[in-house]
Amino acid sequence: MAAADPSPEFIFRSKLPDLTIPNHLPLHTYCFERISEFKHNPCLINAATGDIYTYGEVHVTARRVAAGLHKLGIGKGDVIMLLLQNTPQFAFAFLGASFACAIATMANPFFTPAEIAKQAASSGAKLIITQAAFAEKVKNLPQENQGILKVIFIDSPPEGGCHFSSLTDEAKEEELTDVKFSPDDVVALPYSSGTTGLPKGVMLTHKGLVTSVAQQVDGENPHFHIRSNDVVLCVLPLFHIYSLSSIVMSSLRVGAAILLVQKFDINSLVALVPKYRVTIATVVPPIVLAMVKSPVVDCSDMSSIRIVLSGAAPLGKNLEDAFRAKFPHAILGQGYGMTESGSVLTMSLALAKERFAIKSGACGTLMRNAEMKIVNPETGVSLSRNQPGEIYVRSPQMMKGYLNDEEATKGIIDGDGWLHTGDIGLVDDDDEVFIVDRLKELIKYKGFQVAPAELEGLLISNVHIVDVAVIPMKDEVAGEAPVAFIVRSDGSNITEDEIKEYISKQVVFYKRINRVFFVDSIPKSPSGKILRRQLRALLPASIPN
Ligand code: 4UU
Repeated sequence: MAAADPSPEFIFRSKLPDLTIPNHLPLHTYCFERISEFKHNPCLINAATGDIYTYGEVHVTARRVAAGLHKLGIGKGDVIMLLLQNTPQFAFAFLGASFACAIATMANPFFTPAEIAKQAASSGAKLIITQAAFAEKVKNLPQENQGILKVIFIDSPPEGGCHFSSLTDEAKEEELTDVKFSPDDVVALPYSSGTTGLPKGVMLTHKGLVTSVAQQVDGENPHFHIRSNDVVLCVLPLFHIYSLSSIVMSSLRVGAAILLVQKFDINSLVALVPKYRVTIATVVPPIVLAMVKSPVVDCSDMSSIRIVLSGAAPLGKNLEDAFRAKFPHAILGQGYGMTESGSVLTMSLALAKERFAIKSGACGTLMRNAEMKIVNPETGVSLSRNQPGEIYVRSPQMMKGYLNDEEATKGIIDGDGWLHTGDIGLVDDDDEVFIVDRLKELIKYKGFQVAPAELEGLLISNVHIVDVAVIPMKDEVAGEAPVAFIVRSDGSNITEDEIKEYISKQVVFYKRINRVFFVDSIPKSPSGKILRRQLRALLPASIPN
């Protein structure tokens, strides 16, 4: 008797043809491959100072940083930590680490000292590059973390401190020694909590990042059409992979100018766009909202913008439509990505060189050289078009794994190499992907990651609290915000405000608890897993969720 047919696999691919990707190259070689064509063109523009660095200058400085790192004894496989706002030195140091075959871990400079210390220790960083404004936060790190050699400041160092120029001035780029390189070497180590638990180091390799950038901007019909005469707004923080990949590395590859902006503020944005004739704005939904709603936009000249890419969090159909009505000259499209997937997974084909018609609310179409499956989370069966399920992806751009955490890696990448995103979505008849829900714990505040497990860990260490669960609550501006369900310990009268204050002292602003709900118990499965969906249903009816 013939064996029964196994259930069919529905594997989706890009609508554009696959590419030949030179992912045997180091990331810096790939990014600067065509530099002779635009050596004298602006590469980095620092909006805070007006300073402009050409491609030639950025290339030389990055090589000097690599030589300077080498002099400090930092080389292949060593980790440096970038604790910087969007500054030219971020790019110099990141690329310098790549030239040196070292690894850059990026942290939010607005983290609290405890959050920074955790990442520094977990990544084994040997050097921190930061700004004077954050000196206090890293003051005690070298003693705490035996591995840390040095702290370098890009602006005025505190007494006895070391300046960035010591890296670049004392070394010549010719002194850069040949390092043995493998495409599977890790080059970037951003932190992400993934589908569950605490933030973990995401090992992104040269091969993975080259693949991701090529998927965006290479080929006859690039999926993301950035040109060498574009001016690309870089207001999203460089420590997040979205900004690093879709803005910086993609722009470097094609020779576009990158306008570095440290902080989003709609008033400065409306001044910067006409001043620098910004042509591409890569943003998150709250910035789209501000561009639609803010009256200052109405009296400013935004006509230079030809492309707007929104990603990192859902952008509603109504807001998309409102944006298109207000900025008819600009093409708006969404991108969907994940740190673990080496950044972008799907992007709107409205942003391609040869554009496709797209639907509002869609997150785009799968990138080239990648595979996607939609899987029923209960049965594990792969689903055909128009049926929502968990999104799985498989592609050379994915992470190598979590640093020193094989178990967590196995929990997210299965034996066949599929990355389980923890997002619920569907692929429609036109290959457009729609995200409809999130299976995983992650909370996204304005696109920033908030890991419930991290807040739950802090809360449970408070003697007034015996059990806790943190879940997202919908928020009109931020998209989502963390709220806590708390079981107080016997006799405790701890208040909502006291709990909020207890957390806000320990975490960066976007992880603050927005609301506290006191309950008698936290619903859990027999294995002890918090039943987060049940809690979501418990949110007061007046608060949409
Ligand atoms: C609904 O958010 C990111 C990366 C985003 C990105 C990268 C390159 C967007 C466009 C681009 O070009 O990474 P993380 O790791 O911070 O968060 C990942 C999670 C996803 O799993 C999903 O739940 O953030 C959510 N997400 C989105 N949700 C990301 N993009 C979207 C989106 N719509 N467009």
